[in-house]
Amino acid sequence: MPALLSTLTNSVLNRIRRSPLYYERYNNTCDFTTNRTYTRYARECRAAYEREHGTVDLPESPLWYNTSTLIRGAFPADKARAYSDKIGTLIERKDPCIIPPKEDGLAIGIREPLINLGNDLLDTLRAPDVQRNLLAFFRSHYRIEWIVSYRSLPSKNAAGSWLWHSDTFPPHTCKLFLHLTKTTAETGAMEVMNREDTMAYRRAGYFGQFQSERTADLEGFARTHGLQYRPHHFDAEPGDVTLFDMNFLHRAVAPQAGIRDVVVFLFLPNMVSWEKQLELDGGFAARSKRTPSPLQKDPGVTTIVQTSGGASMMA
Ligand SMILES: O=C(O)CCC(=O)C(=O)O
Ligand SMILES: [Fe+2]
Repeated sequence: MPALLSTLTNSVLNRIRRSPLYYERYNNTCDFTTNRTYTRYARECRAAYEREHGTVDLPESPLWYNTSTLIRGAFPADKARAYSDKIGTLIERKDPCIIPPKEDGLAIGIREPLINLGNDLLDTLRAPDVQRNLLAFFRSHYRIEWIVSYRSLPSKNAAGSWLWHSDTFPPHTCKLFLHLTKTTAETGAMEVMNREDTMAYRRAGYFGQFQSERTADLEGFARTHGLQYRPHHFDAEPGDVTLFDMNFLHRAVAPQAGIRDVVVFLFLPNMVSWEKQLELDGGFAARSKRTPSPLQKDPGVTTIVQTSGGASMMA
């Protein structure tokens, strides 16, 4: 396609993706092919699950309509605390699995959490409440696409995920945070906007998709545009879980004091259970090496990408 025509086509497509009919339907501004492919794949996974197990007899998932839900005590609190201590030890001894903070000083990463912390982190997904919530969301099997872990640090800076944003992931995907430390507004709980406010910000022109268009001062934007500013966070204990749809507006918050440790799982719909998928992928260790981003164009392909480290920890 000639350059001018291609520029024009792109600008029309970008405008469509940022129109209310589009983002209210998909809750993102991804391209249409990605949204259609993921929607179709999620439908196929549901149909396959129903053939095996009958219709899922669960209430609608809160994540279909809103940003996040808290599940208490998904993982034993003492084990969660022990993992946080282990992260501290790994940092102290400058273990090779540690990804040092960038200049902004916002977070320290831990490579391959299943290997460097422990495989029993997967027990989180065996907690009945977690299983129920994930099944209510997907209404099909689901798989772990990747797992990352990081420690948020006190810092005056804000960058990347510490600015208000939408991950702009395909539909029918969600994240799970396993909290290893007590998390409050003071110790760096993530802030989220509900559906109504996310859509209101988008209508007023705030998408927080690209780094260049993200702000820390969404309150200022709200004031200018006559919108409500009412971020929400959950107070969580070690072992609690937050499930969330990362396409709604949210931001990480640096602790005022102390630290916040999390293990983050990203889920996609799947044709077989996450455990079966791990087996097919050659064991937990291999699976934990999947790179966090970008998400593949075709979710039906589950080939492992063997990369580790360096990749961005979150979106
Ligand atoms: O660390 C946090 O609280 C939020 C990180 C984030 O933006 C994400 O996981 O999508
Ligand atoms: Fe995010």
